[in-house]
Amino acid sequence: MTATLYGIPLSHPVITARLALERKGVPYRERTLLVGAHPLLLAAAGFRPTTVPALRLEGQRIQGTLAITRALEAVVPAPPLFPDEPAARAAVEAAERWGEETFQPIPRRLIRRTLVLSHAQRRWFAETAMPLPAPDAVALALAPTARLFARLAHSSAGSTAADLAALDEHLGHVDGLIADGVIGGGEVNAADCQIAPTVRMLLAFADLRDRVEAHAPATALARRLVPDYPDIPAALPG
Ligand SMILES: N[C@@H](CCC(=O)N[C@@H](CS)C(=O)NCC(=O)O)C(=O)O
Repeated sequence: MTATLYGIPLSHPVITARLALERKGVPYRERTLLVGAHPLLLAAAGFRPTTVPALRLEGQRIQGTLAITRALEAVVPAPPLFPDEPAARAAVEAAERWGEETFQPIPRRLIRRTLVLSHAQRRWFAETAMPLPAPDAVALALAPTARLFARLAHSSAGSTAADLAALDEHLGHVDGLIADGVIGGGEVNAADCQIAPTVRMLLAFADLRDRVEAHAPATALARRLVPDYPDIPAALPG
């Protein structure tokens, strides 16, 4: 079996899909789409023109991290991404859902805000995530796209202030899930795959590193499951 994963650079949900594929031992090739054009490129590959990750698996087209973990579990039951025991399974499913609905959007909203606010940040993004020459020119051209993608993610001055205010509470929730044994065990489960990449991306923000590192269990899990992620320069409003 060979799967094809469609993604874009820096996307933490794409890392979620990679972790799930790796847990299942499913070999896959990766199609890296041009950021900004990715909804159209997804449509050209037969997916909805919305979000990555998207996966072709055994003739199926699957889109979204929650759908991907379930499809992988159905096609390749072992090793499991969800525990068998009903209470443990419910806890992992709830943690995965919280990770996708509440936690995953936070670094997306934050980075999109920085891309709206700062030319230097768009230049960094062009160099790091776009295989195009002339990053200064790309950074200029990216300004309207950055505003569009910020709107799509409901990213604004208000969302940024709210996300920064709630950060410690969310990271505390991750520490609690680890203490309760829902995530962070020896066997990687679907909630680990969902939550660790979000912590890892938050850790990459130069503006946030100290606050994230104050949550040692969450930080250790993120660094264990996602050793590499590019540093994101400081650009969040003070
Ligand atoms: N929550 C979904 C969505 C993932 C998502 O929003 N992916 C972003 C990249 S991090 C994307 O493709 N965004 C395109 C857009 O905002 O139009 C999932 O877990 O798969």
